[in-house]
Amino acid sequence: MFSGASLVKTSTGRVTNKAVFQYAFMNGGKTAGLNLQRGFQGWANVPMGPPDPIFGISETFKKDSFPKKINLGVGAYRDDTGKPYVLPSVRTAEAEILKQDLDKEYLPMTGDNSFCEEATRMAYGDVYDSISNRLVAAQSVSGTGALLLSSRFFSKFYPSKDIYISNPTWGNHKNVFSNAGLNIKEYRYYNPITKGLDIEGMLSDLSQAPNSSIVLLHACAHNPTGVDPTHAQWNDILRVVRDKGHFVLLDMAYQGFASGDFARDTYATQLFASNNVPMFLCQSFAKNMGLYGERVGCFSSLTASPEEAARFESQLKILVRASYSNPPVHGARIARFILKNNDLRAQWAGEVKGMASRIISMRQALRSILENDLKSKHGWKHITDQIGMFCYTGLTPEQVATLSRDYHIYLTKNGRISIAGINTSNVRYLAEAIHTVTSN
Ligand code: KET
Repeated sequence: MFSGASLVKTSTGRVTNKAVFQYAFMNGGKTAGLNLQRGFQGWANVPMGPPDPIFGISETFKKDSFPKKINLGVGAYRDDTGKPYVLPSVRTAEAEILKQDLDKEYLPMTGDNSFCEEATRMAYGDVYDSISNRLVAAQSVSGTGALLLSSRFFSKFYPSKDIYISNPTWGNHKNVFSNAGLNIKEYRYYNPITKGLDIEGMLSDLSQAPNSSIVLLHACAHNPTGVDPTHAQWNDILRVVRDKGHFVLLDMAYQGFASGDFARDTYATQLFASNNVPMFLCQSFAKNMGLYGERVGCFSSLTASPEEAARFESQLKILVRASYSNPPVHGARIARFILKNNDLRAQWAGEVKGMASRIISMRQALRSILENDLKSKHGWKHITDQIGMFCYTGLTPEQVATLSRDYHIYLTKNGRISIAGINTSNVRYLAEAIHTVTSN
């Protein structure tokens, strides 16, 4: 009960047991806070924060004991039995790495260079060889860590502090960039009437943004809408970005999930890089390798020359050193092993295709039950038109609340569902629930 006694200090800094009893006395005998310095008021003004809109759902879901509950909140792949999926290629890589009896030394500040080289080669595709001598890359703490490095670099060195994000976008974008002191601005992206891209609105907003603004684009499989620009539309976006001298920040958290093919998902990265648009790229291996908790990602910056690259890298190291010193070793080893081993890499590509295909078949099943079996009077074509892990259903916040309260089906308030959480055993229950809440 008095385990905090030795930590309690008097106002002169001496540690005494007496102070514990004084503090308890002052608190009306309550023992809470016993191990805080007497009179400490530091956190009195810290307000209770809201739960995270995505991870908060997983917490609520875990507490629900209803057997048919479904978590469609977080974008994390599940197999057809609803279980998290460790890719067989990852299991093999881990077993091989274990045999190598490697040490646990610190990585360099920019991480595992060989991993970064393979990761960026995969993202920049055919353009890679022509830019590699002016590309700076650092292993990051997954995709969010890459975004964090971007945000810190912008706030320290980039002249404009305005960052344009799509409306809507992944909720955490706002948090990451406003934490770094950037001004969040939005460009139009999704048209709820057509359930498609509002390309005119997007181009017009980007044209009206001040020159040299930062523009955050999702490289593929846009979250939450599942709506990507066509190649022709990407070309239009490029034209505006170049005319305005904007800086492009590409968030690539889903390479392979848009088309089921890594190379085909690199259109945007290749387009901007081959046109020498100043850009950052934030890659994540959380989804496509299923390495969520290993936190494997890569931050890269396309600079103007090898000399500029060297200066950029020196500052990146300083930033990393002051933030977390150097990144963790294990996940990057797994990713590197797969990327550098031709057989395993081919196997991995097949596994990603398998995940993408299962998601597509769940889209089809959900739509078909709603339209054909339940004869819903609403149109559900967008379920199969949209791509990637998510479907932006168009369900209202009230309908979302009813789904969780009455059916134990959890999704984000904006009506996004993670298709990866649907399987052959729960798709009908889900469709029936959606049908009921949209029929009134
Ligand atoms: N960018 C986007 C667009 C994104 O959807 C995520 C994750 C990330 C970056 C970061 O992923 P990381 O695990 O840091 O590599 N999105 C899912 C999980 C989350 O919210 O963190 C999600 O939207 O459910």
